[in-house]
Amino acid sequence: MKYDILSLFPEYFIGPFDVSILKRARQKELIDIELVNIRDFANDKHQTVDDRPYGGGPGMVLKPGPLTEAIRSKRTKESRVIMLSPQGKVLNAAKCRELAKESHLILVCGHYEAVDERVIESEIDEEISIGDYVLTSGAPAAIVLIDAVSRFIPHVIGHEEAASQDSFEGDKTFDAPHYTRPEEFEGKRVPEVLTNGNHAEIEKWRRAKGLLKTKRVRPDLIRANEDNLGV
Ligand code: 4GS
Repeated sequence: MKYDILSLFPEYFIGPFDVSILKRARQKELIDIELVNIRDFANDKHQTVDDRPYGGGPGMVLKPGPLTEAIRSKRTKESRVIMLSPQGKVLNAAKCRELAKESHLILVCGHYEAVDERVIESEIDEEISIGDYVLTSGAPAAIVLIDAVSRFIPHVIGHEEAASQDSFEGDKTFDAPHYTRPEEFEGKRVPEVLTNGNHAEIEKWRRAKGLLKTKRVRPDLIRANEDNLGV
């Protein structure tokens, strides 16, 4: 998978892709991440990328010219152009799985108050939000998207962490709580059932615990999945 990130602050992305799983995925050439500075496509002497909104209002708007040029410099027939924006569909595991099948994602990070609507109409295939809150820029959202999508690319994560076992796959209930040594920590013991080696009983306990926590924290997940859960 090739990711091109278009933003005004490429330096923002130093770090997140240089550690742990995504670093290894890049080294193994399972993913390739390139940073594009939208400002490089400004055409005036001050390299202006933003301007005041027509009709008035707070904040600045990203000019259509530089961003359009930046996108076109990277787009091929295989590209899917995504803009991170709170006005998009909210990202979920199903969407991540779908995006992981693509070969080239161009990720446009919004900055300032907004992006000129004409770019969205002409150049953006789809807007995606990472949640119902407002960020200072689309950059953290692009990091989240790359991280979550890459986990669905074969060989990025190991068998141990298999994406198909995640909370939002299968029956869409949370995992049961996890424990490791020591068996007693600050007066709290690991639940007896996990230490007695009865795997059928452990499985039953884990399902019950996972379901209980999902019901308490995310009743919406249970309702959305009633048919599969038999509840
Ligand atoms: C999001 C979000 C976001 C919106 C960017 C205001 C700066 C900001 N992007 N999911 N302008 N939520 N973007 O808040 O993706």
